[in-house]
Amino acid sequence: LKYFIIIFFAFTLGAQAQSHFASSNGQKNISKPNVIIIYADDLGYGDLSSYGATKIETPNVDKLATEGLKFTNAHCTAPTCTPSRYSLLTGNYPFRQTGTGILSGNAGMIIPTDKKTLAKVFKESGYSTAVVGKWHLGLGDGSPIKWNDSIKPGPNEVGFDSSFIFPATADRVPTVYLRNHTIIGLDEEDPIEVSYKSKVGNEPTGKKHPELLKMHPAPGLGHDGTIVNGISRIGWMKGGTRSRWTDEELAHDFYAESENFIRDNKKKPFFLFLSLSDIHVPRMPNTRFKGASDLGYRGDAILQMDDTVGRIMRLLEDLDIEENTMLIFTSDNGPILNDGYIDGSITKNNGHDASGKYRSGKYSIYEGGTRVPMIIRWPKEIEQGGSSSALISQVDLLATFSNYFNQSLEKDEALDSFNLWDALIGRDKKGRESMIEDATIKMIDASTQALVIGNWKYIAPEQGPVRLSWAIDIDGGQETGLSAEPQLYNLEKDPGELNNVAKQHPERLKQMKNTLQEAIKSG
Ligand code: NG6
Ligand code: CA
Repeated sequence: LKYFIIIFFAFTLGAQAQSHFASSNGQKNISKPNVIIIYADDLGYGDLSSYGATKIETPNVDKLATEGLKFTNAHCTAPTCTPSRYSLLTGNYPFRQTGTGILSGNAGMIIPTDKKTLAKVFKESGYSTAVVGKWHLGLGDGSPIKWNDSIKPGPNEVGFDSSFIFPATADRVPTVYLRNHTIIGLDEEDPIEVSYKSKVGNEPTGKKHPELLKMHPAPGLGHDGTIVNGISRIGWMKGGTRSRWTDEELAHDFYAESENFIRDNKKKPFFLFLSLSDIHVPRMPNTRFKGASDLGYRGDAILQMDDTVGRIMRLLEDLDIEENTMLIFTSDNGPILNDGYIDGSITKNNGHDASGKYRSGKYSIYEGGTRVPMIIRWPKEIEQGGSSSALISQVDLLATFSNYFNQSLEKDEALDSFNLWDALIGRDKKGRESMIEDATIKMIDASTQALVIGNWKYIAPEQGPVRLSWAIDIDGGQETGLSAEPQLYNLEKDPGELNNVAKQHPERLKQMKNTLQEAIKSG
């Protein structure tokens, strides 16, 4: 048995290395579908009715699922935003580069400008490319950002022809939009300053002036800095009063920008990365959606997210481009209830299970952290209404598309990305042989990785709290999955990762541990 396992592992890694460099897809005149990635924020595996939710209905995403292919074993690479997005755009696991943890709103950009990115893959194949929405990958070269000047490098330097973004998260300053290199609505009489160290300017903060708030921060989490639109943020800012966006308008603004881009480019192939702010905190949806669900503002934000998906779908239909548009819907990490504000997400949760049958959610190395909904609709090539349990990671999109377009990758590019074309269009129901999940929880200075091979999941031991006490969930805290003991789960028999069978399978445990260590070192 021992030798069998060794051979099996050697084969596994060999097969993957091969598929990374495999080139031709055999087609000369490949069709160039439009590609839209709608990236929801913090949306859990159990948050959609098409994925089993019973306390909320998401008719538009459900329609997408019945018209496309629904994945049940798709993953982001990390249970938080910045590292997942880093992987999506670079084809690398987060541990390949330091500084890929959750970024503040004034951090430098972490995507290298001289390496292939997902956006460049499309651009080099003649696509018009755009990003609209939350960025959270840093801006500038790492020196202090001059907010009132042209801000570079940013999305436009890593493959996006046009960008309309906010820098980090909706709960972080500065609460402004950038179109390409410039903040919209700059006023030289009212220059912008931002700090994450100490207060700048004289504006009230949530800490000192709770009476000015329309939504209160959860105690002790740091969301009590400068108040913008009645909501205090992480960090402090001054100036730019005319530039500040309104939370209730975010979803609308992102849709409107996306619509313009799609209309302008409907005659040529385009790639749109629509990076929603829903359902990240602060959950302050458009007033139309306030109270629309039975689950408080978190549920209302889910409905708003679903509405955006529906509007994009109707636009494609109206423009008669839906047939050859590949619409990819997924999320950047698993769910959480309290992530910084008292927004009713806990008191109104009403028994809703945001991560479905998977354990924990955002921040966690358990499946709830990185197993996310993923649906791909491409009427021209993908059969309607299918479901696939193929193991896929978002890190694979880069190599998949570069391979599809017959582009080559340098040896140091997209190290962890594999060509999964057949899995993405439903022809292969197996997908990857193995996959790494990478959880770095900056706030508690802990980091661990998990290796999935087929149905087996190994979690490397790491000291740290079992629960994130501040992220009080319905079960009394978000479980991190950290343990001083190695963990091994059989995901087929035990999808909820409740039964650690490490002691029953010492040989497998050892092999998986070594394989994970080798993989991490090889970067
Ligand atoms: C955390 C914030 C949380 C959220 C998260 C980013 C604290 C205690 N919590 O640091 O509120 O903003 O960062 O979420 O600061 S993510 O989905 O963009 O990764
Ligand atoms: Ca997120």
